[in-house]
Amino acid sequence: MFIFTKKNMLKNITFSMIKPDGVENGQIGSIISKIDSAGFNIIALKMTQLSRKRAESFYSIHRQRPFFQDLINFITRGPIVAMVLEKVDAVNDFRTLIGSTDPNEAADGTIRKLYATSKGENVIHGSDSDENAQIECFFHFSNCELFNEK
Ligand code: 3AN
Repeated sequence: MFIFTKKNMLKNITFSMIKPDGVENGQIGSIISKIDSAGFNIIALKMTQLSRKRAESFYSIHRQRPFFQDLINFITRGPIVAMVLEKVDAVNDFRTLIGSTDPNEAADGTIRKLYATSKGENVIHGSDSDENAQIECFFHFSNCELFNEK
């Protein structure tokens, strides 16, 4: 469990990851280009792969949902691209940029409308609150990676 000091709070940030479907389908560059064009600064980025244990921890809020095992199987099946993004009102603006969870309901031009294939395989994650953004950024990145500590 992380304890946050004021020094180590991140301001105006959200956490995102391009999910295994986006990586498999060669969409990393196109998706990052959309993020860049929308005015987000990428302040940390890495390609990594989640173990089942870490995936179950990241998605623990969904543990009781019927789709939980499918979600864990999906998110662990290949690499993801984890990112910390900075922008004023980052959480809300990023949710708008990626669109609804179900790509069939996502607005035209959103990342999920363009690239996602289903509610389960929806290509990208975006934090749903400032509080979760902090938790998710520190879940995936060390202080050293986020604050450029020597
Ligand atoms: P979002 O990612 O849009 O915030 P959440 O937090 O409701 O959506 O769900 C987290 C993830 O769980 C989704 N991105 C999706 O991959 C998966 N998920 C949500 N609802 C379903 C569902 N009904 N069937 C399959 N997977 C789902």
